[in-house]
Amino acid sequence: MNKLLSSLAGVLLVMLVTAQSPDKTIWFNKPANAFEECFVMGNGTQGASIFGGVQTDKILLNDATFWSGEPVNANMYPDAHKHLPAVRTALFKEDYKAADTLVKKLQAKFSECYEPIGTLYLHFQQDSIAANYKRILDLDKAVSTVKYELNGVNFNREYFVSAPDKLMVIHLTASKKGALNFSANFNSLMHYKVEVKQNSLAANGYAPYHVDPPFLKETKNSVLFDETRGTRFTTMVKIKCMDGLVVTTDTSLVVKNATDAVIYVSIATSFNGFDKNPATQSLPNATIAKAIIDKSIVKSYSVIKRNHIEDYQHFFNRVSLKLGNDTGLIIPTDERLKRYSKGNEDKQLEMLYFNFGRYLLISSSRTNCAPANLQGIWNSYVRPPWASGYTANINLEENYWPSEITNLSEMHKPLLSFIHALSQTGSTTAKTFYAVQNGWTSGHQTDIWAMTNPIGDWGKGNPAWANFAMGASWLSTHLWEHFAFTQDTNYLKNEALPLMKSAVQFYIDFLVKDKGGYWVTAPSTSPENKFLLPDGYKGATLYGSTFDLATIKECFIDYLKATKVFDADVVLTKKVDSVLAHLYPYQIGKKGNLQEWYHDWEDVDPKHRHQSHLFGLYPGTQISPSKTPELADACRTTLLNRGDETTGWSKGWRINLWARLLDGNHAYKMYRELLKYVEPHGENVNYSAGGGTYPNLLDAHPPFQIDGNFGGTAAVAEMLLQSTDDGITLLPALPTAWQNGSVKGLKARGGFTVDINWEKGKVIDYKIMSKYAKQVKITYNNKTQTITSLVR
Ligand code: FUC
Repeated sequence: MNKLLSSLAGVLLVMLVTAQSPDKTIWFNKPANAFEECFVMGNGTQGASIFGGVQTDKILLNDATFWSGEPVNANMYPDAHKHLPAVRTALFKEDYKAADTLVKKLQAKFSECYEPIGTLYLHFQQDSIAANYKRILDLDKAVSTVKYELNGVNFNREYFVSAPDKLMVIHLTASKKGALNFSANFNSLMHYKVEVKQNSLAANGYAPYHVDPPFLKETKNSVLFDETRGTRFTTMVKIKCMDGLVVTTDTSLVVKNATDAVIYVSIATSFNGFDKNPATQSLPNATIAKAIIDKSIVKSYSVIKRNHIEDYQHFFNRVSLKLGNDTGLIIPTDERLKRYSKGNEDKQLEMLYFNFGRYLLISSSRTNCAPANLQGIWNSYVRPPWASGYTANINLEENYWPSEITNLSEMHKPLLSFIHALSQTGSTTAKTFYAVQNGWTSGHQTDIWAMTNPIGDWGKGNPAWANFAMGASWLSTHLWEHFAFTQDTNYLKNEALPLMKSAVQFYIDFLVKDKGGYWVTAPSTSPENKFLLPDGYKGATLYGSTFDLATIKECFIDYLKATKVFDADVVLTKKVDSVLAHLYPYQIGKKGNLQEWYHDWEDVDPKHRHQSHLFGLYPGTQISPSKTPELADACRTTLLNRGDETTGWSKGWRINLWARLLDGNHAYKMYRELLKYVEPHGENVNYSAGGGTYPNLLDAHPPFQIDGNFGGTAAVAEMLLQSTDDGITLLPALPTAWQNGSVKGLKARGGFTVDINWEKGKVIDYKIMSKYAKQVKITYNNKTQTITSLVR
C-alpha cells in the first residue's frame, strides 16, 4: 500500500514538474553536490546558491557590494609615465623585446576580490534518504522549490530573494502536523561573531582589507584581516512559525514540531561607495539588516511572494521566445543537457538557456556601481578564480550584451553608473601612467573600488594582459548603446555625454603618429594573444593593434553621434573628425584574415580564445557584410582559422560574430556547442575541460564564469533581430533549425520594441512599436521598406 502511494506521489510530482514549462524550468531529482548543480537566486544585490539537501540544506550567501579592500589610492605611482617615452622609442625602433621589458615598469597593483558573506545551514532531524525528491527552479517566477517524501510525510521548501522586500525568504511546510523539525545556523570564512537572541540570529563580521588574487602564490599576506578595516556585513535570520516552537541555542535557531515555518534572511554591508572607507565612512549595516527584516516579518508570506513575483515578472515577461513546437523533455536538466550534447533535438532547452540568461541578469544586476561580476553575484571562495572580479578586456562587457536587446535596460544601469566611478580614478591613471592631462582611462582588471591602473604586481605581469589601456574606449560604447536603445536624451546629456567626452579626450592625447603619419596606440596589446616575429620572438607589446584602434574608432563615432543630439565642443568635434580620418586602417593579412597586429605577423597561438580584433564586427558596428564586405569576409576567415573549440565566454562571443556575419547555421552550431554538458567539478577545477554548460546551466569557462551565459543569451537575440542607426533587420541569421517560431519584446536601436512571427524561415507577421510613431526602415524576407512604428 505504502509503495503504491509513494509511486502515485511520484507520478503526481512528475505531473507537477511537467505542468511547468520546459523552457522555463530547471529541475533535478537529487540535491546538489557541487556548486555547478545548485540553483543561484538573487534580487540583483543579495545572492543565494541553494543546494537543497534533505538532511542538511546549504545556502551560500552573497552580496554584490561585499569585496575585500578599501578605496584605492589612484595616485599610487605618480612617476609611472616617466617610463612611457622609452617604451615608445623601443617600439618605433621595432625592438619589441625591449618594449615588452620596459612596459612592465608601467604596471602596478592587482585589484581586490569579490568575497562570500557566508553559509546558512538548515539541519533537519531526519534521514537523508527521501522518496520522490524534486528540486525545481521556476524561471517564470524566480522561485525555487524542494519537495520530498519521508516516512509518509511530504516536505516542501520554497525559496526566493525578493527585490521589493530586499531579503531572502524560505517557506517550509510538512504535510503532517508538527513534523517540521530543524535548526538554522550560519558560518563564514570572514571574521565574524554570531549572536542569537529572541528568535533572531545575527552574524556580524568583516571582509579582509586586502586579498591577493589567486594567480599570485599563497603567502602569509595573501588574505589580510584587521578588525578596524574592511567592509562590514550583517546577516540576520528570523523564523516565523504558524505552530510549534522556535527555541535558541548559542549559535542556532531551532524549530520544533512545526507544520509551517518561514525563514527571513537579510544581508547588509557597510559599503558606501567606491571612494568611501567601508569601516569609517560606512553604512550602518547592522541597523539596515535589522530594519529590513523587521519590516518584512510582519507581512504575510503570500504578500511578500506576490510582490516578489510581480516585481520580477515586470522585467522577465517583457520578452517571450518560441523556437518550435516540441514539448520538451520530461527528464531532469542534467540528463537533458547530456542528451542534447549527444546531438539530440531539444528546442525547449535552447529557449531555456536564453530565458535563464535573462533570469540571471535580473537576479544579479540591480545595484548601482556594483555590476554583475565574473560569477554574477555567486561566489563562495575567499580567493575566487580571477578574483571573481571585473575583467574589462571582454568579460565585464560581455555580461551586458543581452541587457539592451533583450529588453532589460534597467539592468545595464549598474555598469553605466560604475563607469562614472571608473572615470574618477581613471583621470588620475590617465595623468600618472600615460601623461595625459585630460580625460580618463581604465585597465584590464577592476573591482568595486573602481581601480583603473595597469595591473601586474609592479612589473611581474605579462604585458599581454597587464598593460591593457582600453577600458575607457570599450566601456564608453556601453553609454552610447544605452541611449541608442532607450532614446533617453536626459540620460545622454547628463550622464553619458560627459563620460564619453572625457574618454575621447584621453585617447586623442594618448594616440601617437606612426612612421606613415597614421594615428596609433603605443604601447598597445591585443588582449592576451601574442605575436610571433620572423626571428622567432614571441611578443605582446606593439603599436597599433587592431583591437585598440577598433574600440577607439567606435568610441569616437559614438561621441560624434552624441554631439549631433546635443550642441558640442566644436573644437573637440573637429579634432575627433580629423583623427578618425587618419587612424591606421583595418588591414587584410596574407591569409585573407582581418589582421590582428599592425604588421602581418603570425600568432603564437592561432586558436587563441580571444578574437579582440573582430570588435568592429561585434559588439562594434563598423564592419558588416553589407557596408564593408571585404572586411566582413576577412572576419569570416579569421573565425574559421580560430576554429570553434574555445572557452565558454569565447563561444558566446563567436556566436554573436557569426550572427553578425549573417551565418545563422554556424551561429547555431556554436550555440549547441556552448550548451555542451560539462561535468560539475566542485573545488577541483579542470581549467582545460573545454567551454560549455554545467548541469545547473551556468557557463563553464571552465571554471564557472557567467559571461558565457550572457554572451549566449545575447546571441540568440542577435540571430533573430539586428539593428543599426539605419534600420532593423528581422531574422538576419535564422538557422535552418529554427524554421518556425516567434519572439516578442526584443529591443532595437532607435527605441523600438519588436515582435516577429515566422514560418518556414520566413517572416509572416511582425510588429514594431515605439513611444512615439516614427519612420523606420525594415528589412525582412529579402525586401526593405520604410514603415511607421506603432505607438506602445
Ligand atoms: C580573461 C580571459 C580568461 C578569463 C579571465 C577572467 O583574462 O582571457 O579566459 O576569462 O579573463
